[in-house]
Amino acid sequence: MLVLAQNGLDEGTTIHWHGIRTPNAMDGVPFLTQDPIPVNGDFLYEFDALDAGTFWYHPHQRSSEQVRRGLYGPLIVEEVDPIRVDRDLTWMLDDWRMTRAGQLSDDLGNRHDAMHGGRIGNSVTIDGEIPERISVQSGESIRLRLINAANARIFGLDFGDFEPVVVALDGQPVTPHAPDGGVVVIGPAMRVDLVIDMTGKPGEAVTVTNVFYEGLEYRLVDLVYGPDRLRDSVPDWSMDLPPNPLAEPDMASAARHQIVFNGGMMGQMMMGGDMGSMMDQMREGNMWFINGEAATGHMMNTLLVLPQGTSHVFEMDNRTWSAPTEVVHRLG
Ligand SMILES: [Cu+2]
Repeated sequence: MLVLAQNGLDEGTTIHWHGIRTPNAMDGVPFLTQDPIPVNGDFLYEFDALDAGTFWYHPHQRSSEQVRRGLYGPLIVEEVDPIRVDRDLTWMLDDWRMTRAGQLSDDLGNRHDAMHGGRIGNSVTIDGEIPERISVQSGESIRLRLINAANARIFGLDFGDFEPVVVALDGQPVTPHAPDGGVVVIGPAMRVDLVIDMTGKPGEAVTVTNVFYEGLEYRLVDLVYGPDRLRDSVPDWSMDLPPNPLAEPDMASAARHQIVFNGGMMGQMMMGGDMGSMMDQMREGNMWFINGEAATGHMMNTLLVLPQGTSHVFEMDNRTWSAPTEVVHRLG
């Protein structure tokens, strides 16, 4: 893939290829893998797309503003041998904090959001629009690629009478399976590929609901059947995606590492033994910690050095999140 990025913003930027395996120099992380592309400057991104799947791209420079203003897009790498569906749809989900005047609220990157659970908005969009209805056809089989571009909103999608089958997660194929409890959960930046058979009759409608926040469930969109029928029975062929060329980890020799995430205003009670040091750092304005250490400026100290060709297991423990009371409070 070759992309010439030309920066027409009035500040520096980069492009990060979320989930794509790139050479480090192409990963778009400012101050770590490249300098920000200057105003009116350009940068040539060049890498092979090794894996087929659903990915996305966005700036990694001041992303709390640049991404939040909508500077991103889906990046689909097609399989050489794709699964057979009638339609391949992508829903780029996002969440915007709008003012009563219908403008994007300009409190971007504010301290309150940064210290709490991130920026939760009040207007959810699919591909940049608040959708009312999407037309489907009876008997149709749809591959639905979900990408969550929101800063903090988590989606837990209930597809009503449909039985969505998860075929890929974060761009990588998985054994096709029903989502846990029938609800498709997708956190910020995540991707889920579904295959959904439209088993209803012409003229019917099904509501897709976000049920993630208890007491705050809302209708995302209606899927409405057109008058025609495409097929009488659901496909009986395999929906297994071909595997990507990923290295197999050697579990027998793998080293284990514990990664503990701490911090934020909602996680102060869960700091454990390091609490004193973290509270000192919080007084200096550092809010988030990995194994007790916060980033200063753009950088963190090196956490782990991993020799190439070795296998590792990361046990990640998120202690920043007690209960979504803050979200309930803000939206309620
Ligand atoms: Cu990303």
